[in-house]
Amino acid sequence: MERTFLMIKPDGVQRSLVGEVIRRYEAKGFTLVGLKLMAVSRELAEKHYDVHKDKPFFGGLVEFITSGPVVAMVWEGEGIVASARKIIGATNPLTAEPGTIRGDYGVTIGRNLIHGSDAVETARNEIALWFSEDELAAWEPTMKGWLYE
Ligand code: DAT
Ligand code: MG
Repeated sequence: MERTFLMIKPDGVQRSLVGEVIRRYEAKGFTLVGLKLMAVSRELAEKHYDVHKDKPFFGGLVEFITSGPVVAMVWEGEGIVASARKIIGATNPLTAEPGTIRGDYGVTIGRNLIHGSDAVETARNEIALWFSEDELAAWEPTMKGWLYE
């Protein structure tokens, strides 16, 4: 089953949106398989955002992600990588559609509340970067027959 990595950024934690974010993915029908509130080291932040290391916003992004605790999560479900990104909305909260997390709760690109893996391969790498195998729990939701044909 497909998995993705989601991370509620320090602004989402500070704004008490942890429950609201988790609620949306639970209600959708996705399965939570890993969850932890944690401080992010500079090393982890730089590795996570390595693809952006030459961008002008890289320094500020690393500062922001290491500025307070984040909630790191792994979720599972059919087509979850693309679907989770749709639920998150566009990178800039001002252009993100209402009904998305960023569209409903964000105002600026540098405080856009949540990260989601952008492809299945990226998800695999990000899950391995943020979680050890023993921190993940594979389980079969009893309602699965009501979610999948
Ligand atoms: P996304 O988080 O939607 O995948 P991204 O991978 O392009 O977006 O960028 C990672 C994060 O970097 C993004 O969530 C917020 C920040 N960021 C991106 N573009 C930015 C910009 N032009 N100015 C400031 N921060 C930016
Ligand atoms: Mg990205």
